[in-house]
Amino acid sequence: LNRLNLPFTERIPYAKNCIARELFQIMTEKQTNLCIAADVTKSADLINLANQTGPHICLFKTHIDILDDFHVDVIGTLQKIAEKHNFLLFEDRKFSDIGKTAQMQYCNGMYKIKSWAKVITAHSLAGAGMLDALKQSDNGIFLLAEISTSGSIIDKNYATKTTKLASQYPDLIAGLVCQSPLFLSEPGFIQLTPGVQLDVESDGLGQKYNTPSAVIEKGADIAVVGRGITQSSEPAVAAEKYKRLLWDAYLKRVK
Ligand code: BMP
Repeated sequence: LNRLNLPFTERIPYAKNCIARELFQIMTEKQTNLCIAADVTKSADLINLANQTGPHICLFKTHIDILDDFHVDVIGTLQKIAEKHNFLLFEDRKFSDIGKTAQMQYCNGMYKIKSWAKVITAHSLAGAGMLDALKQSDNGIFLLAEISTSGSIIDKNYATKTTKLASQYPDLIAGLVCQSPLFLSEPGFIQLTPGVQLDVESDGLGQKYNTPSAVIEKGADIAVVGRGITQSSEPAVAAEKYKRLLWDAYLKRVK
């Protein structure tokens, strides 16, 4: 069984996590496996991006703590747009602390991530206890097994151990954040791959980019595109272009 050749709909029965199942559905219905990294620092820009790219994405990925002007109303607005365009809100918090602390970061503070982001990211380095602390019946975690930067100190052993940890939490883990097909024989997990942009190879701060077709060939089920869209003069046009390239590459892969 190799997930790379299976269409998303055929992978639904293997997915134990509710968010993974929902994502397979949304991707199939909207014919998109594009996640936008909405990394902007003003609420108005964040909302504009959601409105403009909404029809073309399955996931709207935020770093909510980079907003200069955060107010809870932003969340309500994003939720309405997400409902209208059928995508999920995804806070890329990369939880990494001891379980108790991660739990408070998830549930409390100014951002109350648990109340609105059904999809979150976590590092695996703290181990199983932290995953227990983030467990909810209706959320999904993407566990970071590899990172897209040059000079990362994550090695093969760490990536393998992370994949093993994910396998022990199939009901909680929606998938892995990685650059290569680490879990070919587990079609219920989703490979999420950031570091995607056309025409640019790096950003001068360690980020490495690959093209849409290259990441899909390397196992990405969902690709994350940030500045390739956010820095375009027409984000909606750019999002549609990335959507098309990614979806065509996916169709070619499963054929
Ligand atoms: P950009 O396409 O503008 O480089 O943005 C990439 C986004 O994906 C950022 O939000 C970053 O935090 C995230 N990311 C990444 O770039 N590489 C990883 O390995 C994991 C990430 O979450």
